[in-house]
Amino acid sequence: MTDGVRSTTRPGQRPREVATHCPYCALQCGMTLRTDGAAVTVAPRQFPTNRGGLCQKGWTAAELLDHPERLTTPLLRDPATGELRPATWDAVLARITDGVRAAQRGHGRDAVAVFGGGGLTNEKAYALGKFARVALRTRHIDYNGRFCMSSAAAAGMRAFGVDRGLPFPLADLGRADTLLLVGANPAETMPPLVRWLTEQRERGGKLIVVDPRVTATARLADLHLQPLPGTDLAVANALLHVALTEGWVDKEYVDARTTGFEAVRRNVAGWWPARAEALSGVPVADLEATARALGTAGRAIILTARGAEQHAKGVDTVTGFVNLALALGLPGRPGSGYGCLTGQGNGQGGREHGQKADQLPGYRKIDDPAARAHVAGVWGVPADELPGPGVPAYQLLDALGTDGGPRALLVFGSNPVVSAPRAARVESRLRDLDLLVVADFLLSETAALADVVLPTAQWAEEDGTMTNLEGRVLRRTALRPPPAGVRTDLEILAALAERLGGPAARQRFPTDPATVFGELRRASAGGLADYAGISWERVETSDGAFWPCPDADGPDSPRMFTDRFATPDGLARFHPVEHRPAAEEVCARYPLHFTTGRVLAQYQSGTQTRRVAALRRAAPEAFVELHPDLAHRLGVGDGEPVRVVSRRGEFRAPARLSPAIRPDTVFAPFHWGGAARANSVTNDAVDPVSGMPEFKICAVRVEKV
Ligand SMILES: Nc1nc2c(c(=O)[nH]1)N[C@H]1C(S)=C(S)[C@@H](COP(=O)(O)OP(=O)(O)OC[C@H]3O[C@@H](n4cnc5c(=O)[nH]c(N)nc54)[C@H](O)[C@@H]3O)O[C@H]1N2
Ligand SMILES: Nc1nc2c(c(=O)[nH]1)N[C@H]1C(S)=C(S)[C@@H](COP(=O)(O)OP(=O)(O)OC[C@H]3O[C@@H](n4cnc5c(=O)[nH]c(N)nc54)[C@H](O)[C@@H]3O)O[C@H]1N2
Ligand code: SF4
Ligand SMILES: [Mo]
Repeated sequence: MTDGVRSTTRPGQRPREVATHCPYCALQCGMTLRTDGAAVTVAPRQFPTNRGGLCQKGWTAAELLDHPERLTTPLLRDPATGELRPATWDAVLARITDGVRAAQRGHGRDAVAVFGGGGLTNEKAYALGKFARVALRTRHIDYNGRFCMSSAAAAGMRAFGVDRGLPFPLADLGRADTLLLVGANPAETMPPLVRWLTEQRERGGKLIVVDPRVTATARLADLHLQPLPGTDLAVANALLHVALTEGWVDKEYVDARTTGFEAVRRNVAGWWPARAEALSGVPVADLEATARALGTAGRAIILTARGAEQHAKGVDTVTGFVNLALALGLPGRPGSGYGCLTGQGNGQGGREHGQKADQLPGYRKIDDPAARAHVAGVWGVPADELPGPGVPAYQLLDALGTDGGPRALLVFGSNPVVSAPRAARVESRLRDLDLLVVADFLLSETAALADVVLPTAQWAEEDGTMTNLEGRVLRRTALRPPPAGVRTDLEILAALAERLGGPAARQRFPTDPATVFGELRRASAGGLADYAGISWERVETSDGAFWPCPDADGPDSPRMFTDRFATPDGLARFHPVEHRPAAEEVCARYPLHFTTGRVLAQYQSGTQTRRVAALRRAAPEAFVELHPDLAHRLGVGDGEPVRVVSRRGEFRAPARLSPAIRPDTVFAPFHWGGAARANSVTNDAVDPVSGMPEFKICAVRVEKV
């Protein structure tokens, strides 16, 4: 293998080589990082998820380590000029402490809020949750995983009693006779995963993709269903309807392992395929073929991702596919099941250790007295001092700076100015804060608004653990220390805790990741996501360990649900779910459906990947994908700038004409800010159960500029 792109150099370090993982998505591809004492190079490494593959983002990840725009000194907004100026750590920590105290004195403890991220290591996610509850004693903490995993998580919780994205190893995908991908485009979002799809088809398996666009993934499929965005739930119910009529439902499994089927059976009885076709545009014959492929397969797997989940009915939509999987007897059967493709690097671990508004470590509920007592015991604080549940991410952002809302916000690992729905509103809320603090290693659009910017370490500069899309806990290993002047997130939290609460408070926030992980294991012990048996050493020298793993000498859990589900009676739960329209429907003024997503060479809000030269060349700017027939009607040519307008705002980008999209639907990636920000138009309607915003559908019009 050749080496990846070299970073620019930072001389004076010792030559070294470490086995670690990519900083970006949940596949957590294995990589080897080397430094000759100056430059850093990336090479792919064999790991069960990537089997030696990397995508372009992974190959080029080291370029940011010594990037000219890397933040290496704290920044403080100068009240006189309004500009961000370099400052000492002492000055910025004092500014934060004063701001936090002033907000809490004037408006109570909940006047300070924390916003985390699914890219943070397990240790940082855990420390951040503890910092909010113990050092700030605020109920207001939530994170960007709310925009990502929350609908699948809520659906998994209510059906299986636990939420682990894939309850089986990724390798199972290669062995499925039928694999159904709903709203997932792994060929762009997790390219090395395509190996498993190739293996699956080489073994004679059938791949079916549900996506309103003919994506790179859909091109691999034996069958592509191209629904109108927001109609997956109708499709799911119709598939179960066909399975019932054709006798493919596994009655023995349903009787032995589930409860609640009768209500679902009655409900889907009314979901004739023709009814789903009328809503979704997916032909009856394709619905029947899909149901047959699933219902008659020896091994079948159903996976959902953001296309199905990022809707105001995302929880019910996922539940529709979970119902189908349960009725066919898939979950827990070898090589079969339902799963969700987790997105961010630590999207799974990030949702287990207490960054969620309603949650304590170990995936415990913050309003459960037993959970509070256990975690308070580990933290050495009285249980009644722990705050109660806060509010989900969008609700939190929407309340910032308003009457009764938080006055100060600390952001670690997210860039909501670009990535939140109805982003102009969120931006204005952030501007109304008395204090905005952002920890980042680059000046993201959100950091650019901050009063204080804290330069933090990058992935190659600190140890830690991550939990990948399979629930596999793995080790990230530091290659070299952070540059002078930069602190790790753990060090920042410890310094703030000390300023706010003195040396005793400082004691509660260790800065050594292995020590934090040890505490996290104790806090998680006995919880749903039990890490107690996963030692630092256990994951250092192996391919990682799957939670739950309660016992240091006991096995981990690559496959869940083989005998029982995580519900009190061990049975999975069916829930009848009904299709409903999107929160915003098309009309004469806004006649087109707008949906959003990703391209291979850019990551998320783009803070990182827009600064990598090779990725910028591969995907230099935003675009608006339009069907040629629609473009013709609008009088727009390929590459011409267009304006996309919704009730909430507008953005501009060049048109990209493509027959791969439905003529009634327009698509744009959300990786860019400024005038090309797709989230200027997206809808802030959220799912009532999960709080997930409806990123995947709203009503727009497209105008030639
Ligand atoms: N290159 C790249 N890779 C990434 C990321 C990235 O930003 N860039 N981010 C990571 C993260 S955090 C995540 S969450 C994952 C996301 O991974 P994916 O879920 O695969 O990514 P998306 O592009 O958001 O959405 C997938 C597909 O949903 C389709 N879609 C839109 N609306 C609908 C609908 O109503 N129904 C259906 N069935 N499909 C619909 C879109 O056309 C798109 O092709 O990717 C991870 N990997
Ligand atoms: N329209 C639309 N909007 C979407 C989506 C969509 O499909 N469509 N998808 C949503 C989804 S699934 C997601 S996950 C969100 C993601 O959107 P964001 O939450 O904005 O995620 P990132 O762009 O990864 O932002 C991470 C920021 O933290 C910094 N960072 C990275 N690692 C660390 C660290 O260890 N410590 C600290 N302190 N900082 C760090 C990075 O430099 C970057 O600025 O976007 C959501 N927004
Ligand atoms: S697929 Fe994900 S983890 Fe693998 S190299 Fe690409 S971004 Fe990194
Ligand atoms: Mo995500």
